[in-house]
Amino acid sequence: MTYTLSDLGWSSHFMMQLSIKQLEALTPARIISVHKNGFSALCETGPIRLMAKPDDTQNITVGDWVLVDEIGLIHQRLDRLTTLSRRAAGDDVREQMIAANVDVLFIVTSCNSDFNLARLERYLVLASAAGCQPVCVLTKPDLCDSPEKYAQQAQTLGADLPVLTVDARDPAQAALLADWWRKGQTAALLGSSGVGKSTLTATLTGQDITTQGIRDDDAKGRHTTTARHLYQAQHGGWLLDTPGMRALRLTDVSEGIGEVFSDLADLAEQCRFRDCSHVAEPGCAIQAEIIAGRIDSTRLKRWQKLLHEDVRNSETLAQSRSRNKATTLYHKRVMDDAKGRKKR
Ligand SMILES: Nc1nc2c(ncn2[C@@H]2O[C@H](COP(=O)(O)OP(=O)(O)OP(=O)(O)O)[C@@H](O)[C@H]2O)c(=O)[nH]1
Ligand SMILES: [Mg+2]
Repeated sequence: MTYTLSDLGWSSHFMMQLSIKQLEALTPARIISVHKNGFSALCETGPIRLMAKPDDTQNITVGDWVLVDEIGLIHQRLDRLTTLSRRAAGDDVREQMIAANVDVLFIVTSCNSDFNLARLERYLVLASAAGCQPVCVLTKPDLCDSPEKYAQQAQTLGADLPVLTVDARDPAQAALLADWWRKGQTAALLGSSGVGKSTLTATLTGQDITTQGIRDDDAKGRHTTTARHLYQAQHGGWLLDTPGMRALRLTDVSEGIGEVFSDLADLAEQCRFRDCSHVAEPGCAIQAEIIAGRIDSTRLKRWQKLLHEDVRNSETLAQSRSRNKATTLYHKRVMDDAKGRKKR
């Protein structure tokens, strides 16, 4: 199968980065999956396997555009339009790439115990920080009594947020997603394991993609998909299926938080004290709205939690080490004091 570059998502943003020399000597290709020993990509002539140079530090991910030579060696990664990333798990402070050059983020959850407003909000912050259009997708409406209740709750996260309720297995319903991105554009499916990301991918692409039932006791999935892969949907758009996420740790997303919680950030400007903690200070504009019943107090808590977490997660490795050292020293001092008291 052959493609035009614009079929693959190429635009002037990428074209402008090429010199005439590069245009003559190298070929643009789009990464569709990342392997241990290389990459699968698509170029105008079809699928190709690529290798990065041994000393490559470009952090190439799915969705990236790269320039390659005739033996499939990557020479350059082109600047991205958007970057979806998160902070690695555990004590690791590194940024972990999810995907690049994504136009639309489908935030997928099910009408069951997976549904969680705080988690959806995290994905909204991620989309906003990356500059992607978020669309909330609620699957498995056929398995619950009142799917509209889930949709109403999701809609409280933003009047402008598109909320789609679809049986992921039904092509007519899944087609609602196709209205949100066009031929040549790229959409990504993110969400917990078992919510139906691969089912949606299979329905929208017509390809046979492995899916698996969820656990009966807690509705959790079995982490069936283990790698990110970009597929072409039937209408010509690109669709990224991803492994289910256990936790989404955000990093460097203060602007995204500001946008998703712009109502609270605006109110905070009107508080009497600049350093108002919005708990019990006189003249707190946010508490006034909560008392008036116009804002839910849990939303304030979620905002403050994300702000706090962003500061924590955005710290550098050196800052993290120095904080850990300070905590260890503090604990040592407390233990020494306690020992001293016992002796006395
Ligand atoms: N009844 C019903 N079942 C669905 C729906 N969407 C997905 N399923 C089922 O839910 C199970 C999990 O679906 P998957 O598509 O594998 O979920 P996933 O999000 O890709 O999961 P991971 O790959 O583990 O991240 C499968 O048995 C699907 O058939 C839906 O809308 N309705
Ligand atoms: Mg899957």
